[in-house]
Amino acid sequence: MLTCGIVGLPQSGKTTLFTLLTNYTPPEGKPSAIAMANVPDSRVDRLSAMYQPRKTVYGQIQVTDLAGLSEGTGKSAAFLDSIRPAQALIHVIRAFEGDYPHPLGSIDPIRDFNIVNHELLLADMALVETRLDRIKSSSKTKGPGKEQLPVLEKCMEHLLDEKPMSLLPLTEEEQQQLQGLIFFTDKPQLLVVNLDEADLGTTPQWLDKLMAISQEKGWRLLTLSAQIEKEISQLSTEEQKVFLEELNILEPGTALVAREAYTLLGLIAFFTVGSDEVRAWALKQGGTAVDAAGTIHSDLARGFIRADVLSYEDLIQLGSEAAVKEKGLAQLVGKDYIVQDGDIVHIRFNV
Ligand SMILES: Nc1nc2c(ncn2[C@@H]2O[C@H](COP(=O)(O)OP(=O)(O)OP(=O)(O)O)[C@@H](O)[C@H]2O)c(=O)[nH]1
Ligand SMILES: [Mg+2]
Repeated sequence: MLTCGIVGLPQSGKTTLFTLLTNYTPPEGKPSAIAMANVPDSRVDRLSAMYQPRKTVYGQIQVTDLAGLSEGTGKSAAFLDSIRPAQALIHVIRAFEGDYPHPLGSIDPIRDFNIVNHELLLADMALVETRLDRIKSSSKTKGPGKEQLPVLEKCMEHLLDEKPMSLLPLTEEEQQQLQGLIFFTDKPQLLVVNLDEADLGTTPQWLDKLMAISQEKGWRLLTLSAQIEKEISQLSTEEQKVFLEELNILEPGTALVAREAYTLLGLIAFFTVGSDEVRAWALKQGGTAVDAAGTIHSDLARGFIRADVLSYEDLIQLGSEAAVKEKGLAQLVGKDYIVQDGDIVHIRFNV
């Protein structure tokens, strides 16, 4: 399952976004909250309309909302631990004036971006420091942990240089020694720039700069107005359409968030279809038919024989599985077949 943690300064719109994504409003005053979000996908909607299944299941991501980080939280904040297992961070950056003042008194997205990343760096430093202290204070000169010392010191030096763990080259052996340590600065980030409604569609200078940073790191960036999307989400479906058109928004940013998170982590979607269930599944890009089988159930991977594969495009264009087969466009593939985004997969197996 894909897991994401939301980070950002206080009052940047994190919880507003979290609620939009998950339909869940966390109780106030809690340092973190967790809920599932559907990954909206118009292909699932079309397949569902075609098969009229009893159940339609979208891709899902698990999202954790966090209290705001401010300068000085990184080293001490235990609540950061709740997003330590997350595969990716959704980093919300405030660019709206709003009714409540920015905690630092002014709107400065680049400054805020740097503060949050610095806090994450400090949290990583604290992690390494704790581990180093524990090993060093252990009375035995040899024993479990001692072999970790050189690599931990290497990490510390790197972090003290203000560099993220993602940029530290490590040998396989060193990586092994670090197992069990999860670093925030090793996680990819989806930057969500929370704009004023009036600024939607504009590209201020700082945004260019943020985009460049994000590109260089291989991250993703998108802009939206959480406030406006919250208001839109409370309208009827028809009214929503009109509104989005008026604002020149092709698709709600919240739909993009979930999809961009997929892209950030190199995931594609494949589908299973039938009268019982139409369902989207996530798979690492480059994953094989047997990986896809294993995503559905370990039994399917174990007893994998072959898979029937057709593409979503062909199915929609030709209107039925039978028509796709008739045209010779359905494939019967072996376990090494590389699954493509949008493949409709039926696993033949025997256990
Ligand atoms: N104008 C405007 N206000 C927004 C926007 N997004 C959030 N807000 C407002 O900003 C305030 C803070 O929003 P939250 O979503 O609670 O922010 P948060 O980042 O979760 O805040 P903390 O949990 O305190 O760190 C609320 O009053 C929101 O209504 C936006 O896009 N535009
Ligand atoms: Mg919040």
